[in-house]
Amino acid sequence: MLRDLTPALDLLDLAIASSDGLASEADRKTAAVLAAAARRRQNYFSGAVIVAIAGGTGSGKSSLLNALAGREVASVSALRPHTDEPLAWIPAGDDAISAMVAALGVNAVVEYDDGNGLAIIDLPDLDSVEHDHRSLVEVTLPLVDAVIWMFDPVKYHDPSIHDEFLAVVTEYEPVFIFVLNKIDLLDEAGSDAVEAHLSDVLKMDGFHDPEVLAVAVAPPDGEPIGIEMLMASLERTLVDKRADRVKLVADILRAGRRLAGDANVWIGTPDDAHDQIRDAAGEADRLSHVLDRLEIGGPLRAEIVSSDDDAGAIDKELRRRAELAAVVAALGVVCAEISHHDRRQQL
Ligand SMILES: Nc1nc2c(ncn2[C@@H]2O[C@H](COP(=O)(O)OP(=O)(O)OP(=O)(O)O)[C@@H](O)[C@H]2O)c(=O)[nH]1
Ligand SMILES: [Mg+2]
Repeated sequence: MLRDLTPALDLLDLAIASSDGLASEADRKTAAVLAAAARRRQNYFSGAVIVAIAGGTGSGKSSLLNALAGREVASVSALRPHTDEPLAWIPAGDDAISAMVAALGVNAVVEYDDGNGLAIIDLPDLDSVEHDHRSLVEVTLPLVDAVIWMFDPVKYHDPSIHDEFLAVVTEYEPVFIFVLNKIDLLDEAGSDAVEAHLSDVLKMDGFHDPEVLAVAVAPPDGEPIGIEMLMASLERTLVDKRADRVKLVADILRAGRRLAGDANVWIGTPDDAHDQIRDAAGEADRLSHVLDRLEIGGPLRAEIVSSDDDAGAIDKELRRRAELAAVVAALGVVCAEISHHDRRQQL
């Protein structure tokens, strides 16, 4: 499991608030834009790799969920359609993913304590007309790290799935994994032919380089085929997510430190700063010298100079400066901890 990023973003928000009047407005704005953009990427917050499984009825979506989970999570049946509600299998205690599945309106949620860091959403089939499954797919896509599209050898070219669902979301190709299931029902030549044809159909949908993984997730007799390939593909998703997050965490920390840098809080504020400033108040040259020595510049300096001999105002400014220093120091610790932990994760 990757670390939750919420504490880092909360601290950055706090640093932005604490630096009002201390740091440059341009840097505060840059930090705020970064924080808001990061919060919109909700999948970043979850420690899990979030995978949705989509496809036609009977293609084997629920069977795949069970295979990846290594246990019977979803009910599987030869009766079609079977899963009529989305089902989520998620790590317990990951608040971000719980909130996300709730926002998606997923009511059937199974939590696990001992899994592999995957969060899987088994979407209902895409061919039922009575449900508005298309809107569910559309809201899900931006929130997940990967989508596995399941096909079976009989209905893999079903135009309703290609035209209505796939052709309109080709911009998500980087996070799509196309899977041809039930290859145990085909001989090798048949499997190669269907794989190649499915790849052509996907190109006609508008995908550039659709790779198809051929698997049998739950053959009635014999062992599953190709699950390791699928896991390897999800592992690459984790590697990408980790790399994105490493950059984001570095950006968050840099944005926070810049605010602290603007206010020169790194050098710390000596305990007698208040006395030094008050002693010099009213004497412009001396005050200026004291502020230089304390490395107090920018808006804070202007504030103190214009506050004249107002002890309350000076205290307030010094306290705010100390707060900003503390928040950014905490941000440094949290970011280091997240990066350290994330670098070591694998599925
Ligand atoms: N031969 C074969 N049958 C499979 C394989 N995987 C799943 N099945 C069977 O296909 C049928 C449908 O599987 P499900 O996992 O319920 O399919 P689903 O996509 O969840 O279907 P809906 O919930 O209706 O959307 C079941 O009878 C499974 O046992 C496979 O690799 N080979
Ligand atoms: Mg199902």
